[in-house]
Amino acid sequence: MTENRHISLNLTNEDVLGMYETMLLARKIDERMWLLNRSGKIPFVISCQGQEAAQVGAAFALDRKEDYVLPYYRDMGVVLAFGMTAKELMLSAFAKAEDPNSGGRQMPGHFGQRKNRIVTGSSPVTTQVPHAVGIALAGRMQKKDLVTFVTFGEGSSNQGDFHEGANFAAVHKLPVIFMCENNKYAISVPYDMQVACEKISDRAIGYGMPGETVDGNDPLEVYRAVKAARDRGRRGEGPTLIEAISYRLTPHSSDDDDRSYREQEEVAEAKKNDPILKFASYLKDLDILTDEIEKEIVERIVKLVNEATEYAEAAPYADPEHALKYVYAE
Ligand SMILES: Cc1ncc(C[n+]2csc(CCOP(=O)(O)OP(=O)(O)O)c2C)c(N)n1
Ligand SMILES: [Mg+2]
Repeated sequence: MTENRHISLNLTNEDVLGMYETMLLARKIDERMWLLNRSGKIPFVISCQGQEAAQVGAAFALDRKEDYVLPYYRDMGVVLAFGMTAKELMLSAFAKAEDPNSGGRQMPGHFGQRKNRIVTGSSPVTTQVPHAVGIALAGRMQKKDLVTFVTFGEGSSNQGDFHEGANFAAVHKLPVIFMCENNKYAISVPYDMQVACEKISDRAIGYGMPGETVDGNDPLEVYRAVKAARDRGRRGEGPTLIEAISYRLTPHSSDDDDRSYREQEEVAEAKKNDPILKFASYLKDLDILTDEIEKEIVERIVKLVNEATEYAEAAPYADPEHALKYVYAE
């Protein structure tokens, strides 16, 4: 018999169904984006596939009205949970003027939306880490009760920005949650050619903060760890490093061919642990995700994704003159 693990985390059946629906929405938007890319309608896709449990589990553990998130390019699950809509994500994929992230100026995946406290990132990986630390410091100076949540890949955890941000946050006991989404590859480079330590979370001790590795295919495990990190941050005890282990189910991006550097049997094997299928079976075993509810969820999502696609495809591009704005002072 499946044990009900979400009750002890104070999560209701509604909460876990909400988590599942957000994970599935992210997956379905992502899948649609690949179809649009392959049919020549959108230029680029960088996927969340395989990482939805880590992203949504973490976001649900945050205060989605107060906290700031500094996501990296795969975090569709995080930004959906923080209030960005399917339509807005599609506007970004089609690079249309109404895209809230950048008005179609940036590549997709550079999420930023002021009203939802989603802080935009740059294309050089890991620059979001010192920004998250700075926002946590600003929050402390303004006596706000907020926590900042920043994510990055395991490859990105080798960048100097990670070291500087983690060190500063720990010295000043700032409420920052560092979450490494370890999907086992940095483009074509597998984990053991990126780092010599066993776990990314082992690095935490060097900064004087707790570090924990969790199963990133299990949203409840990620939820538990992020919730504890948030409580710790709010108590003034400082930052936490969480490593969520998953697997990148797609090539690095729509411009990558992963057959040149990994066995497709490995990908097939990882698909058996697909976080969406696993969470669905947990919810089904407990009779929370009934056939009827599942049908409703799928119908809602298909409708949202279709509407978002149609709207974004028909939406206007920015005027050419717009490209000259925001480069120099007006
Ligand atoms: C500073 C910098 N170096 C290199 C790149 C090119 N680049 C983009 S994504 C990426 C791989 C990052 O891997 P990881 O951090 O594991 O994230 P993942 O894509 O696997 O989620 C690289 C090298 C970059 N954007 N910025
Ligand atoms: Mg990676």
